[in-house]
Amino acid sequence: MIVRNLKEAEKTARRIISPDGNWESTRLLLKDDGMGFSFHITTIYEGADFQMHYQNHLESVYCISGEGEVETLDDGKKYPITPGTLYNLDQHDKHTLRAFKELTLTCVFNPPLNGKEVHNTDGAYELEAEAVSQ
Ligand code: 9YT
Repeated sequence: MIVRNLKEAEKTARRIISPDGNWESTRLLLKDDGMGFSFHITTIYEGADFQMHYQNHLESVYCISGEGEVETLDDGKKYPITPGTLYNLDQHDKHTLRAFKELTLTCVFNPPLNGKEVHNTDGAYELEAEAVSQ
């Protein structure tokens, strides 16, 4: 059994602060845990407006709190994000995420992240990123 606590994990290398200033994420489950997915609690800072394109991963995102929207860039569709919304990037969708009020999100990635991933210039995570040691 693996049991972890968010407040404790935030004090470790599991907490990643994005160099672009848009978000931070505490990665409670990672590849090394052997679950087949990674599980993160992510904060998107108020006012953030940025593009992502997870070419190497599928991602599910559940909104715990805050207010924002996600726009799929191939068709220009905008989907509001409020507490209870789940969006799923099942097509590796290129998208823009906007936080009108700070968003607290749960994010699940398949394949799981190694730990240290931040977005590359395409807005993707590389598959061979460094693992965290805790
Ligand atoms: C929703 C989203 O993709 N935010 C960027 C951070 C990412 N979810 C992560 O690494 O936890």
